[in-house]
Amino acid sequence: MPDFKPLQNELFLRAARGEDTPRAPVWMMRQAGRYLPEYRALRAEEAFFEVCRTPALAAEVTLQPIERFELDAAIIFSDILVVPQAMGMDVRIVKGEGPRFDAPLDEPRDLERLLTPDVKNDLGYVFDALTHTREDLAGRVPLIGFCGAPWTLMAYMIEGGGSKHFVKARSWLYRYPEASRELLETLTDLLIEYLVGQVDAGAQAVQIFDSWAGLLGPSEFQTFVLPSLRRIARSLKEFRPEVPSIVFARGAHYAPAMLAETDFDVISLDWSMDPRDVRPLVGEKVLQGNLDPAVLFAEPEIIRDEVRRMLSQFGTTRHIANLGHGMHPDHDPERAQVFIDAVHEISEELRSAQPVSSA
Ligand code: 1CP
Repeated sequence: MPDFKPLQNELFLRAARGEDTPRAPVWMMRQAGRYLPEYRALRAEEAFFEVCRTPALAAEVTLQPIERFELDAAIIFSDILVVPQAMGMDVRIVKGEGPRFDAPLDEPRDLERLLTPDVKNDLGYVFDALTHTREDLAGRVPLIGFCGAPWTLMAYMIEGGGSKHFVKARSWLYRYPEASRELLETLTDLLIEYLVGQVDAGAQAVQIFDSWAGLLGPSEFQTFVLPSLRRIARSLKEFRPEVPSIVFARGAHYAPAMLAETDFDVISLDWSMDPRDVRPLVGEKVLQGNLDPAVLFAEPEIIRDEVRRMLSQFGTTRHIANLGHGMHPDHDPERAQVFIDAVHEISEELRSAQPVSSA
């Protein structure tokens, strides 16, 4: 493990461990990206996956929002689709459209096309990017690593790109349950090794993005998705117990109670869920979220009102403030500033009004 500078801002890691903090830590999903002019300038010169593959560039983009805003965590600039790429699937980012796979999986025998990556070699550039970024951060804030959850990766690998309903991917679960399970298991093994590698390279927390969990009903979630999530969380606790893990099962309203039974430390909520309903279902778990990113298109006073409402609903402990999904390319960075400042001020105000908990 490289020798890194001591961490100066522990708010995020303390909150992720369930400790009381003077205010809620705050970061934003997709905080490094297209809404920042400095990101667009860099992307005008370099292809997306080239940025991911070049540690100095990935570090630069990861730090862009940290230089601008008072965020409490950085998230490594990469993409969930680097894993299918390492399995031999060609993925390109098509301007205005998003990711496109040249040859998606059509039927079970296509699984034979998939390579078994040598994680250290084939994804070593992500580890190098983490180490480089951690050095550049110099302890300012902790660095979050991430991956896509097995089901979300499977959905892209079958569908071949973004899709509204992912019907082709969902139909695999019913047409080819055995092959689906096999693919999910293969991805799970790979992701465990990948996440442990990220931690060893410098990630101080990890988030698992199950962005398409909400496309499934509760019984498919329980049958296909939950076992792989559970195994990822358990393995992380076993192999790297000091590193908090976050799960984001977007749109899966039925999921929090099930996720509370796993070893994830933090459950991230999208904006469609009311934290007051979720809190009693998840015991001691920390919650993250969940301002509707659309709020950031509103006037500053509306943003502040909505932040106050959100913070009051989550309560004054066990909360990491975030959006309910990622920053949008059309967002104005100044409104992100308003969101971050509002969390700082209002959270501190609410928490100082609260008697100190005796626990
Ligand atoms: O043109 C460009 O510059 C590419 C846009 C872009 C960016 C900025 C893509 C393509 N990926 C990323 C970065 C990225 N992707 C990060 C960076 C770290 C951060 O600041 O948060 C992260 C965490 C991701 C993860 C990711 N990629 C997810 C999970 C989170 C989510 O939004 O639900 C998903 C679903 C993807 C797939 C993907 N990659 C890129 C796009 C445009 C998409 C979404 C496509 C779709 O609509 O299905």
